[in-house]
Amino acid sequence: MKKIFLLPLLLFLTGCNITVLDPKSDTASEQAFLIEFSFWIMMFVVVTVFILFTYFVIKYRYTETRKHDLPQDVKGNIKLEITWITIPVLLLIVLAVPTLAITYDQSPQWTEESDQSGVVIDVVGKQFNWTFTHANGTEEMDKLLIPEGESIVLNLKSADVIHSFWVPQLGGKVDVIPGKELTYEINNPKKGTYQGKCAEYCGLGHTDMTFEVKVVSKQAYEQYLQK
Ligand SMILES: [Cu+2]
Repeated sequence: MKKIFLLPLLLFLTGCNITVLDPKSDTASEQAFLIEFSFWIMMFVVVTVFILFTYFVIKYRYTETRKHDLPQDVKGNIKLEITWITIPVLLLIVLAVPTLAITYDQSPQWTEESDQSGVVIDVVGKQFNWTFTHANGTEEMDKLLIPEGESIVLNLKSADVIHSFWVPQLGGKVDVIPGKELTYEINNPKKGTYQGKCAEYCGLGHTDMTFEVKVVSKQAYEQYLQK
């Protein structure tokens, strides 16, 4: 109970300027959709349960007049049982279909099994920075420039320990694992500058393992590659 005084400490977390539910790519929009969709289904269940709970607490509360009432002994009710089995099953199906579809669609693939169609960029995570290498060899550290509206194909490699690639507004998180290369796709990013970070604790410098993603026009991306 004393620990409750620690709750205000959560306010310090508001200092983290990572924006989670403000998607700026199709990939992130699908993720946000899943979170919001399941949230509202859960709210529907919570609200229904609490309304029924309040109703029954009031309806069957103890009163002087009902002091000696004994509730009827009910031995099952087929209609009710079918109802409370069917509704949750339906809710689970409604939740499962988009969850499975989007999760499978967005899952990273082993690089050797992926079709590599799109703007291919090699990403190497290393304690404690990120290196991005574009198709023509252009390389930059902790700064990723990508063209808007394209499929961005990221080949993720680790030079040491497990890291996790995460740009909350565009996509991720995807584990970056040593010894095996994963391909992750971010679809249709919108113009803007976004913060990315390593989302897997990887050592003392983990907090500083951040990077910046700039989504620019296709022409600007071509010019960047020419430089
Ligand atoms: Cu890391």
